[in-house]
Amino acid sequence: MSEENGYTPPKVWTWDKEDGSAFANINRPIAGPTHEKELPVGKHPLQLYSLATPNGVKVTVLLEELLDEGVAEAEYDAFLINILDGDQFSSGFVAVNPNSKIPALMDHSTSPPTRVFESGAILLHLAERFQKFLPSDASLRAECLSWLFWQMGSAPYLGGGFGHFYAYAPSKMEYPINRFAMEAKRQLDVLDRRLADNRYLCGDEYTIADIANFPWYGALVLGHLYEAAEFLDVTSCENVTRWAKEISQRPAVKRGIMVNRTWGDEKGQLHERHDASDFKLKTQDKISAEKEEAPA
Ligand SMILES: N[C@@H](CCC(=O)N[C@@H](CS)C(=O)NCC(=O)O)C(=O)O
Repeated sequence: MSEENGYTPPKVWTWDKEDGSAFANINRPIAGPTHEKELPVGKHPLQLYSLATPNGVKVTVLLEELLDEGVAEAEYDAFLINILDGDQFSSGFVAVNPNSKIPALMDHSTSPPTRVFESGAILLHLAERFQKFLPSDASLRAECLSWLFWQMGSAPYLGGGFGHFYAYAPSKMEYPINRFAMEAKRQLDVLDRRLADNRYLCGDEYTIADIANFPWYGALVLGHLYEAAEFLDVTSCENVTRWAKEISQRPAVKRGIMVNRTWGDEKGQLHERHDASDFKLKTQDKISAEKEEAPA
């Protein structure tokens, strides 16, 4: 088999450790832990191990929404998993998520504690446990789960496909960028048509389907993902933009996207969250200011 661009796949694929892409240092073709390290455990029944990527903030937004609804049992500790440092490959993390990806949740309200991995499974676990943000009517529940699983199946084409080749690959390659830009545009159009006649993805009710989709497609149309808003002409998605703007104003969303965030404006970074007061007292700007004031 030979190809026009000069690459001929070998008979057996081998691992090229330095492929020049943005995350080459954490990509590997094998699973399992690279080092022994236990995960910390805080004071609340829910222990989250995560980072504020689009998949990570789905869970912190839901937890903050639950707390705003008065569900005190949704109090949680959120520990930082720095995926660029390889924290997802520790023995402790792999025991919670054998797939070594954030987010991962340990629910200590059961004995023994219940592990949950995959952001969609975590959203469903919490929504079912607290009977919130998941419609009780069977048809609406089916609609909600359809949009939740649509997101789980679609976003890898947006992130791993379009985002990878447009923003992270070592060079700009026309074929994969065209292929995945087309798919990203198609996915946005799926949502835009649904949101033309519906305030939220399941109608009038804000649910885990919106919480799952917002950090990907909402962030994309608001210009927060891959600096690709102009390239994908997202302004044509008027309904997704209206939906994203409304969701972005929710207090729980504003807090949720700060948790386990280690980049951007320091006021918007809360590296670890153990208490509701942390949003006022422990943001990174405050921690940096304290360090500067401390005597050497
Ligand atoms: N399907 C998974 C995807 C999770 C995922 O891809 N997490 C990324 C960050 S957004 C990660 O942990 N990457 C680390 C790695 O690939 O080693 C979910 O929705 O939970």
